[in-house]
Amino acid sequence: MALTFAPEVAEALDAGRPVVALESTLLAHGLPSGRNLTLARGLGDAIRAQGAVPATIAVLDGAPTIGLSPDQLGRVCTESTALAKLSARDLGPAIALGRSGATTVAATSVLAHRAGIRVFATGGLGGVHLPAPGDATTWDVSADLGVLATTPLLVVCSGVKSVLDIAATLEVLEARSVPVLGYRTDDFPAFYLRSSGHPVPWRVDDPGTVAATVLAHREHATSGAVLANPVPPEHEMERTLHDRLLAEGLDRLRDTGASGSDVTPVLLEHFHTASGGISVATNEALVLANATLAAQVAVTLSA
Ligand code: PSU
Ligand code: MN
Repeated sequence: MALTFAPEVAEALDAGRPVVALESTLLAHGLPSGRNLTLARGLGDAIRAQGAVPATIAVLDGAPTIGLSPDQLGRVCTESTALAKLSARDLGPAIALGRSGATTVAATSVLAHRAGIRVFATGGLGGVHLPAPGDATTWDVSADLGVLATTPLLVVCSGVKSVLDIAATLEVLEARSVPVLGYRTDDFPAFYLRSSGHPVPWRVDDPGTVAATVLAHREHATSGAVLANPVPPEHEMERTLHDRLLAEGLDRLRDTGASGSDVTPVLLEHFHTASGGISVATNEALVLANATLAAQVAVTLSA
C-alpha cells in the first residue's frame, strides 16, 4: 500500500526541506486525553518555529499516513481508546484489514524511513522491561530496539522510563550497534529525571555536531542512532517524589498481577494520579524540547 502524505510534507520532502517525524502512540496512549491535542499542536508549532515541517504518523482506515491534517490529529487524540497501538509487526495486518491505529516508535520509524524522513522526535524509547517478581529475566523487550538497529533514522528522546531496566536497554543498544549520543550531558537520561546514573558513550553539544555525527555514522552503518536529550532542568521531577512513585507503582503491579502490555499503563496511571499531574507536565515539557532539538538537527542536515 502506498503511503498517504499530507501535502505540506510531500512538498517539503520533494524539495529536500527538513521534516521531523512524530509518533502517534504517545498522543493516543501515553497521555491522558484532553491534554494530548494541545500537546500535538504545540509539537507542530515547535517544529515549524525552527523552520522544519512536522509529520505525525498513524494508520487511518488502513492508510499509512505521513503528516496528519488538523481533523486527523483530532481523531488520533480523541478516539484514542478505539485506536489500536501498532508496533512494526502490526502494520501489515492493520493496513490489509483497513484498521486505524497509533504507531509506536518502531512502527513510526518504519514508515518515516519509507517516506524518506531522517529525524524523529519522541518522549521515551521502549526498552527492556524489569523481570516480574520471582522471575530472573524477561522476554518483554520492545520492538523499538530491533527496528532502531535496522533503520537509519535519528531518534531524539529523553532516554527510557525508569520503569524499564535501563542498564539492560543500553546493553541491547550496544549489542545492536546503535550509537547513543548524550545532548549536552554525559549521563543517559531517565525520562522524568535528567540522569539515570548510566553514562552515555558520546556527548554532543550542538545540532551541527549531531548532524555531522549522523552523516559519519551513515557512511558505514545502516543502524539508527539515539540522541538522548534530558528533560529541561526546570521541569525535572523531584527525585524523592519520583522514587516514591516508582516504588508504590511496582507494589501496585504486584498486587494487581498486571503483566505484558498492561505493565506500563498501570505504572504510568499511578505516576499521573499520585503526582497530581506533575508527571504529565514533565512528559509534555520533554517531548516539546525533543521536537525543537530534532527540528534544529533536521534543518542542519538539510542545509
Ligand atoms: N514511553 C513513553 N511513552 C510512550 C511510549 C513509551 O514514555 O507512550 C510508547 C512509545 O510509542 C513506544 C512504545 O514506542 O510505548 C513502546 O511500547 P512496547 O514496550 O509495547 O514496545
Ligand atoms: Mn513490550
